[in-house]
Amino acid sequence: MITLHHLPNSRSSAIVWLLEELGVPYETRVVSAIRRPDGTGARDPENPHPHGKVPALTQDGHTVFETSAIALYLTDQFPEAGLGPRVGEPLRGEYLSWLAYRSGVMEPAFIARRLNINHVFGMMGWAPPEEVEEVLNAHLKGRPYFLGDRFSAADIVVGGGINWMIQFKLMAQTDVLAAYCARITGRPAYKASLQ
Ligand SMILES: N[C@@H](CCC(=O)N[C@@H](CS)C(=O)NCC(=O)O)C(=O)O
Repeated sequence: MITLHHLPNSRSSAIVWLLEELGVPYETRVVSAIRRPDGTGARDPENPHPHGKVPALTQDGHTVFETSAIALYLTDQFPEAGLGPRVGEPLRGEYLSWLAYRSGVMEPAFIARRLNINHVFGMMGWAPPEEVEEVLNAHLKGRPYFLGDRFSAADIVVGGGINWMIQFKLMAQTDVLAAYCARITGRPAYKASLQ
């Protein structure tokens, strides 16, 4: 059985959405708490994530953590759902690149801007937030999904992040991104995941 250690309205919601898209059996275990930025909250001792964060997924006694790793783990395990190109498929490399982009490029850029950090981005391995906005808008202009015509877990991991960051004003709303977010959040599995 797949068990998702989850907290509603958090990064683990993306994995609920993915599991709904995959249509596979799973259970959610809502953690008792996580640490909050204002110093409140606490780690749930039952949460197997090494940092007490969500999401964490357990299956057959093994734990998978980090949203992008969980997405890859699940789409590789259930390839028949077609939510991630398999090893050897032409779009595989692009798929992996976008999965890594969420926590490696997009989040640092927008969180740095929110925190007024303006260091030399190149040295830090991050990218300037305005450039990330340009890249995302240019990529999604004229493409329905990150991998072109094909919806994939990259649209859940990165697209779900775009949707969230626009709502919380971490990144700018544009016509391209608004249309994209409407497209991905119109999916039945997204709506099911909200319940
Ligand atoms: N890079 C991680 C980030 C996970 C993360 O920070 N989750 C937040 C909730 S959205 C959390 O659990 N925070 C509690 C803490 O940091 O202790 C991922 O993508 O899975």
